[in-house]
Amino acid sequence: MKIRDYDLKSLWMPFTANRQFKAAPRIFVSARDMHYTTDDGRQVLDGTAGLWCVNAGHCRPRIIEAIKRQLDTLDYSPLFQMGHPGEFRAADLIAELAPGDLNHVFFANSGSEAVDTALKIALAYHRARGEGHRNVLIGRERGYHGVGFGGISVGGIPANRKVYGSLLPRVDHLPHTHNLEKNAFSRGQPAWGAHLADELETRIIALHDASNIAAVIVEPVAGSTGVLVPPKGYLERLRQICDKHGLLLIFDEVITGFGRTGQAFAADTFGVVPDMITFAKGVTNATIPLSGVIVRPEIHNTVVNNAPPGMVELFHGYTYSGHPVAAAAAEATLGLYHEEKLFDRAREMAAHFEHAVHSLKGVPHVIDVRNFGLMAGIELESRPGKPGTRAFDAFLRCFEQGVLVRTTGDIIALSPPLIINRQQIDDLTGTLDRVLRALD
Ligand code: PXG
Repeated sequence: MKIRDYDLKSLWMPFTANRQFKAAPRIFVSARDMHYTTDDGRQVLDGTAGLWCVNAGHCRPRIIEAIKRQLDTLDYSPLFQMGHPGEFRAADLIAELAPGDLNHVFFANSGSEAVDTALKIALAYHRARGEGHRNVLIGRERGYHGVGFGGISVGGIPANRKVYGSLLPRVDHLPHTHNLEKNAFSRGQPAWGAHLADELETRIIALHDASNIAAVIVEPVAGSTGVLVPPKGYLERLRQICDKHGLLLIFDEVITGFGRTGQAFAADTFGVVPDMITFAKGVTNATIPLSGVIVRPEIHNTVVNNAPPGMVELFHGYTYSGHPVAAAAAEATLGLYHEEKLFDRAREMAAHFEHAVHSLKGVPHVIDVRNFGLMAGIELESRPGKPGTRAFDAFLRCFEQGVLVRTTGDIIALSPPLIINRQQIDDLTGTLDRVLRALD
């Protein structure tokens, strides 16, 4: 057993069973490409790209060197009434990658902040148009949009909401699209469920009236609640209904952005262009926090041109919006994605990944496998009266056997770095196969 020269007690860990963890900690000390190294010197294959974010693999020299260079040159400069070249260049690169006419970028730091920013921009936009009464925000059950009050309000994860009081007023939720009876073991987009988008019109708009609704926010593929792939035609219908009634459509692409689905954004892959995209995670390969919102010119121009000349147009921003080091990390990361054609690689590898994860059909406890791009959810039957424990035990055993997976409830999520090769995909699913067969 490893002797540690530090104490675990001061740190209150996020989204962690603190007491359980501290009784048997799992500590990473370094990482390279597809692997972490633990403090007892073991290699662990990263099946989750950290937390869905290290898309190009770990410690990539091009990114690390850009960060070091930036730190030697300009450590920090404010973005309020000031600028530095890197943040303009990074915004430009992101705008170029964005689908449709989305071309203005507002920077924040975390996905949660990006979401709150997008919701505020939606409200500011409608107000600038003289429709300030449009202030109802629509999310979806099982949606994850971070942990700010805006994000948990439109989010649909009961545990993330239940102890935090009244949240934002005037929020409603679409139904989620998860249905094992209809869609278990679908490969790619499930056939059943597009009609669930109609609830936006028949239930939500009918109740609140379209004239009061500002925006609808969804993850194109819901990540955190276990890789819920949109049914065929679902996102298209949401787009149509939003257009018909003047609602903004926001895609939260914090997970799906930067190649996870085989193109820059899931909006490209699904061929549905939203009005705003939130991004984070993969934009810097997770080396330095950076997030943001990409908006259509109409939204940017309406807000900006509505303010008197010489006045601040949007009263919003963060000390670290467009941090020089984060901007440098983003530039280098996007350069690396381009140079190594990693989005194409993800698309090419997706077929093998699909084949490998679906080989788990028939393995004990597995009641569903679903996949899209380089993300997959493997749902296990819960132990009676002990939800979540079976998947968590699988996670622990995989970790002992040198593979990192992620669990949410009794769902195992896989989202490897886009540099993963066929053998490593087979190692991932092979380990899971062994672990599940040995599990009660
Ligand atoms: N939106 C989406 C779609 C996300 O997945 C956030 C917003 C919030 O991002 P920040 O940077 O504020 O954490 C996320 C974050 C998991 C897991 O294992 C997922 C996230 C974060 C941590 C764990 O499912 N997603």
